[in-house]
Amino acid sequence: MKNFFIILLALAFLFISCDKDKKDTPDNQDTSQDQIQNNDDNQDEYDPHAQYDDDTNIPKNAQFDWIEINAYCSEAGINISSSELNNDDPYQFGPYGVHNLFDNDLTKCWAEGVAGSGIGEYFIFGIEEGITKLRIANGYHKSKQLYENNNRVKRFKATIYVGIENYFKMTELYCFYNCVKYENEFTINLADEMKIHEIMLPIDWDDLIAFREEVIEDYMGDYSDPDRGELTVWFLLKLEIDDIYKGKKHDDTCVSDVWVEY
Ligand SMILES: [Ca+2]
Repeated sequence: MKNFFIILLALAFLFISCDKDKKDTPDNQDTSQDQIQNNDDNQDEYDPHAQYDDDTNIPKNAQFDWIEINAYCSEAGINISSSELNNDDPYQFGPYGVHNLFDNDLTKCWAEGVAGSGIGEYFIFGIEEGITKLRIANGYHKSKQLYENNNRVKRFKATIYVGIENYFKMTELYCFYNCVKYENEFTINLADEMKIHEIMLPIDWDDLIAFREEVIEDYMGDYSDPDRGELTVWFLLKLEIDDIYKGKKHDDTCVSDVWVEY
C-alpha cells in the first residue's frame, strides 16, 4: 500500500511537470512570433511607395496627364531633339546634333533627320525661371550659300513643360523627367533673314510658377515620402518646327544657335 502511494505521487508529479512543459513549448512561442510578424506585414501595407507607379514614380491617383521626357543632361544643360541628320546612334552626338544649338558656334548647326522638310520635328531644352527672351540663329549660318541651300524655320510651336527629375531612372547619358504640359502654348514667327533673331517670350512667369506648385503637389501625392529625396524641378521649353522656308538644294531644316536671356 505504501508503494502504491509512492507510485501515485510519482505519477502525479510527472503529470504536473509535463503540463508545465507544454505551456513553454516552442510551438506556442512560434505562434506568438507569428502574430508579431503579421503585425509587421500589416505595417508594410502602409508603405508610401505603394501609392506610386513602380515604373514612372508618379502617384497612381495623379490628376495631371504626366509624360516622360528623357534628355541629355550635363553641365552644358538639358537638351534633346526628336531627330538629327546623319546620325542613327543614340549614344553619341552626330555632326548635326542638338548640342550644336548651344555651342556659341554659328558654323555648326542642328539639322533634323527625317525624310521631308522636318515639320513636326523638335528640340527641347531646360530654361531658367524668369527668362524673357530668346535669341535664335535660324538656318545654317556657316555661309550664305549653306543658309540658302538648306531649309530655315518659318514658325515654331512653343510648349513649356514642368519637369521633375526621376533619379531612379538616371543613366550615364540621360536624365529622365516626369513632365506636365503647361497649357499656354505660343508660336514664334521668324523672318527669312540670315541674322540672329530676338524673340520676346510671352510667358507669364507668376502664372507659370503657380502652375509649377500645382504640378509638385500632384507629384507628391497625399503625403510626402522622404525616400524620394529632394525634388529637382525644371522648366523645359520645346520648339517644334511648324513651317519652313524651302532650301534651294537640301530638304533639311537647320538652326545654328539658341540663347536664352533674362
Ligand atoms: Ca551652333
